[in-house]
Amino acid sequence: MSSRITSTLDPFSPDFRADPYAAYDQLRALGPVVWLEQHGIWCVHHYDTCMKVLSNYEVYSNAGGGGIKNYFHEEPWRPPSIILEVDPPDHTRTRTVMNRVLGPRILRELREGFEAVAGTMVDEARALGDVDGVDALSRRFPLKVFPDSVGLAEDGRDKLLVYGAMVFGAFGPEGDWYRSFMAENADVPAWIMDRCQRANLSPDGIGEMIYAAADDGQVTPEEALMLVRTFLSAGVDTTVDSIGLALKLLAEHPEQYARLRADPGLARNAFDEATRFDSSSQSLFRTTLCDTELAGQAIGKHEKVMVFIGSAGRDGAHFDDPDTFDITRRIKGQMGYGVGPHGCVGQMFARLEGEVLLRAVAERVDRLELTGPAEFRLNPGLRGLSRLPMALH
Ligand code: OVM
Repeated sequence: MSSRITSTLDPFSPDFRADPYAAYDQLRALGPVVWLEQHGIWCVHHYDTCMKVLSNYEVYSNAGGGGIKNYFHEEPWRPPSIILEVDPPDHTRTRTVMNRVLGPRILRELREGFEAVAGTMVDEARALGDVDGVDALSRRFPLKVFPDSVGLAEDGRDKLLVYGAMVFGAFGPEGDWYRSFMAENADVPAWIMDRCQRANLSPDGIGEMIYAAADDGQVTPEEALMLVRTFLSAGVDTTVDSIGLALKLLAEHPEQYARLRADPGLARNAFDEATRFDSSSQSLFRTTLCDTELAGQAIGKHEKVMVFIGSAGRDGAHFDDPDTFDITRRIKGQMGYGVGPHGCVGQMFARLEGEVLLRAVAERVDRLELTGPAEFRLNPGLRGLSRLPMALH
């Protein structure tokens, strides 16, 4: 243990969050497994070690919690997720239900409606000319099409982002921001659970489909409620932030936007490249179930490992020219959605949202111009924008 590589970097600090990619370069140069002494956790940040950890659920468990908090020693803030925070074989049953409901048949049915919404929103934004890209597009679009698809009622949808901030904030250490945010919004978790009730979902949404799976005995009704909660926990902020970062990248790289404008069929790959280059999800956590060894480093039982998938996407040992944003890149082995048994179950849904929105922009807007500095959200959790001042020409 005396030979372990340590770092004083704090992934939750404002400095790190302002430029995680410089920090990842430092971490990758230090070695494959680094001890983050500020938090008493391990981290991995190369493509191959991230892959090893995320693939080996028998050693690197999700039952210790999806965030930095160690459920083997500490109480979770809410009843744990029955898909994220559980290992196979229990995980396999809930995952199967979610997989089916988020599968290609449903997505094919949703596409046309998404295209209509995206077209209208981009037309409206273009008519304004100068907009906040977050307000006008990257927050507005997912916040409409995703809850509609789940079958959620219209009112109070702004609470979805509050809940998302709680969920992803809880993945980090409990700081002042988190404690006061939780106190200010103490009513929101109960509101969310109420909206997840079967009676409060429309009969044609994917929320109801989860309850239909309970009618078939694939899960219990209580589990169905928890799986609908997963939609509202993991499905909103993630896409809002990823689409916002993608728009920012396209505005910052006019030559890339020109290629997309010339061939809107590149929209899906452009969104995937944005996710590799700058994903809303920068890190995941696992907790060891036993003593183990990783890339020559001994790791004890019940220790936390932070997996920097955002760094894996910039690992030159896996991606050529990793710091170049190239919407025509052939992306082999996307890790921005995680990988392995817990790889994002909604990733095809997210890709559909991203593709449809970017395509709607590319079909309608000649040129994107940044009219002021993009602002990142300060609160921990996901990486995302609070503001993206831009002109649509
Ligand atoms: C859940 C959940 C919440 C946040 C993230 C996530 C990355 C899942 O409630 O199941 O997956």
